[in-house]
Amino acid sequence: MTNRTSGYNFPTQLLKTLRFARQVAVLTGAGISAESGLATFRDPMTGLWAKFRPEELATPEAFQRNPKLVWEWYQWRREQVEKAAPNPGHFALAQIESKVPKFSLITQNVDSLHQQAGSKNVVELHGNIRRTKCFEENIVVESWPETEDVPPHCPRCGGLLRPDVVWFGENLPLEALYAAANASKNADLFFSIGTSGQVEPAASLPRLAQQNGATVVTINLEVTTTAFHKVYNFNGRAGEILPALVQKAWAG
Ligand code: BV8
Repeated sequence: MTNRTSGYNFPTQLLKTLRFARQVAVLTGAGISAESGLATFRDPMTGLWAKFRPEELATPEAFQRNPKLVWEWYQWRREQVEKAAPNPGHFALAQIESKVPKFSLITQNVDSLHQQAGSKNVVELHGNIRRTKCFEENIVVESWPETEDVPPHCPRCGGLLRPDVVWFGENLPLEALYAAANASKNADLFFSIGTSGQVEPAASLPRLAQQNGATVVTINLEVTTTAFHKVYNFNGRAGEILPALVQKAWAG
């Protein structure tokens, strides 16, 4: 088995830009958690949900139409997240954070794997599946009486409980959005990792960074055609490319 970390060729200019970067911003998507065993949104859904697309379940309308189905989808995903552990890609990003003056990790993922890998400045654009909130009051609920009800009810107002994630058609948390936009605008190096770039406003962050002078690096299993200049595209597994990049940039 060849050591894949030595299989990637990183241009000297990129290694220099990374080593001497003032501010690095990273946008991650489901692809960086794929090697932790978590299905991406583009993977076909299985079981009860095989006939749905995530966009059809991750909406307030779907929840109001069929709260039990949506709640059980998230319960199943929570169980997958509980079983998952950070992979070398997550750890490599935590290493880069420890080596550069300013670092922001903007994630579309809701699985907490970046935090578990030691990343400190994590901006969760789409919330976190481990948190639960009241659908009516939009307030996080830490605990609730265990009953047969699916979904359970808010202990305060009796409304239905839901995952504390941002659904399609819902606004992103303003603080997270501002933090992500500022980090992107001020970055001199911007990584877009494991995302198909289909979902707004996250998908516009690489362009915002690039318009403000950042060098853009995309890491994706698929060949991504980015219309940016000053861009480096790496096709492969984030869990291999990122550790190899860190090793080359700070070898010895
Ligand atoms: C908003 C949390 C303002 C929930 C998610 C019409 C009506 C209403 C809104 C819209 C509309 N038209 C457009 C919109 C905007 C909409 C949108 O973008 N829709 C899309 C479908 C067109 N956006 C919104 O609604 C956002 N809010 O705009 O508010 C507003 C308000 C009202 C009305 C209008 C506007 C909210 C979007 C947030 C949705 N919530 N997640 C949950 O998790 O269940 S989105 C969810 O899907 C993820 O968080 C993520 O963002 C997205 C999936 O994208 P990726 O992460 O990129 O994953 P994907 O599977 O697609 O790709 C994985 C990639 O990894 C692939 O490229 C693959 O090749 C690669 N890969 C795989 N393995 C590896 C790898 N790469 C490297 N290494 C590997 N090993």
